Amino acid sequence: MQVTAPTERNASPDTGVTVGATYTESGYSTAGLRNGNRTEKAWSNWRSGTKNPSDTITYTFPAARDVTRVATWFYRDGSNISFPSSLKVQVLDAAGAWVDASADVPVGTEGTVVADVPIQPVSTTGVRVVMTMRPGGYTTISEIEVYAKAPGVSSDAAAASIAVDGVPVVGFDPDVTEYRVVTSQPRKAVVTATSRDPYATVAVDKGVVTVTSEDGTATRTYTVKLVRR
Ligand SMILES: [Ca+2]
Repeated sequence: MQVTAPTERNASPDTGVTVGATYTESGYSTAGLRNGNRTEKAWSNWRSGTKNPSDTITYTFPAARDVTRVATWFYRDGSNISFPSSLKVQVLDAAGAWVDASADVPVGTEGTVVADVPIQPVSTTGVRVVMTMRPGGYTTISEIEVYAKAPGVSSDAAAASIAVDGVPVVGFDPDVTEYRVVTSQPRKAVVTATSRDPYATVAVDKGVVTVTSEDGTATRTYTVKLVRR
């Protein structure tokens, strides 16, 4: 049982996440879009001659995530207006098609330019930002953060049950930490235990059961005194 509520976190730096773009200026890279640096010039779609009217940056997750919002941190490239005129967020649906997850959102030009686009939480393995450039313009980006629901990490260090030779300890109460169990062979008896939170860690040393919470902040020790029948 998880006792804490799910929270939202930036999932883009997670292991196994990949990011690609329809075009990237030589010398820049999509890799810098998920490194936590919100102020660098990581990605650019500048090119000589005719500029791209649109470009798309795509994140792929190794497993489905409940995506809640996408924050794109743009980089101000000197005195140029290096921002798109608008963008929208799309997600990959179960059939493998890209579907709109937001309206087309205008992008400003003043101060620190960030497009923080909330979406209806959706479970998906792919998210992309589709940008429409200003006429003749280009875009530079520091970071794109893809926020997703994360399961809470619990501080529950209670046991759910303790057994001796496979027989549950009668009257076990997670809040009572000392027991006396009568058994025929105390020296050979095997004590086992399960934790209330499945993500907690259980260690058994003879008759001493130690449960450590998933977040590591709490431990609880149960003592089982084995006495000969
Ligand atoms: Ca970055």
